[in-house]
Amino acid sequence: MISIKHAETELVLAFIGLGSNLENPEAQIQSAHRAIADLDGVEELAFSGLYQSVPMGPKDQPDYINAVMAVKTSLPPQVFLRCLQSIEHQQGRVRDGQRWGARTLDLDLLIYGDQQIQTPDLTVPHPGIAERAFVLYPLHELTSQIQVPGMGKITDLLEKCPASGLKRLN
Ligand code: A4P
Ligand code: MG
Repeated sequence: MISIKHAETELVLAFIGLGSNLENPEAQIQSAHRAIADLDGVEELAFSGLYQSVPMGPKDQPDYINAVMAVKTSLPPQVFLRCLQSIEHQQGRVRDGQRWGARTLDLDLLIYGDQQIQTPDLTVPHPGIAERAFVLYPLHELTSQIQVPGMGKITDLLEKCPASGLKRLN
C-alpha cells in the first residue's frame, strides 16, 4: 500500500514595520496593509494603531506615519523580504541612495519567529528595533509579552526608549 505523506507547512509568527512620509502616508500604510494581507502564504493576525513620528535621520523631511502588523506565514524570510520590496516598489518607492530619506513606503521585516538571521541583504530581528519608539510602541500594542530574539523582552526595551516625538492617532 502506498501512503502519501502530506508535508506539514510550518507557520511562523512574524512582525512587519510599516512607515511612510510622502504622498498621503496614511493611505500608503492602509494600502500596504491590504497588499501584505493579500500575499499568498501570509495570514494577518493583527494590525496596530497608526502612529505619527518625527523623522529619524535627516530632519528636512515630513513626519512619518508608522504601524506594525503581526502575521503568520509559510514564506521563508528571504522570499517574504522580496514580497515586501515588491509592494514598496508598486507603491512608488524610489531608492535615491539617501539613507533614511523620505519615502512613500518602507516595509521592514522586524521579527521572524525566533530566528536570528545575518545575511548581506537581510538582518533579523531588524537591528534598529531597540532604539526606535515608532517600532517598539506599536509592537508592544500587539504583543506585550514578546521576547525579541537576541535583544530581550519588549517591556524592557520599551522602558529604555522614551516615546518623545511619537503620537498615536485615533
Ligand atoms: N535589509 C536588511 N535587513 C532588513 C529587514 N529586516 N527588513 C536590507 C527590510 N530590509 C532589510 O533598505 C536597505 C536594505 O536593507 C534593503 O535592500 C534590504 O535588503 P532600504 O529600505 O532600501 O533602505 P533604507 O530604508 O533607507 O535604509 P534602512 O537602513 O533600512 O532604513 P530603515 O531602518 O528602514 O529606516 N523615521 C521615522 N520616524 N519613521 C520611520 O519609519 N524610517 C526610516 C528608514 C528612517 N527614518 C524614519 C523611518
Ligand atoms: Mg527599510
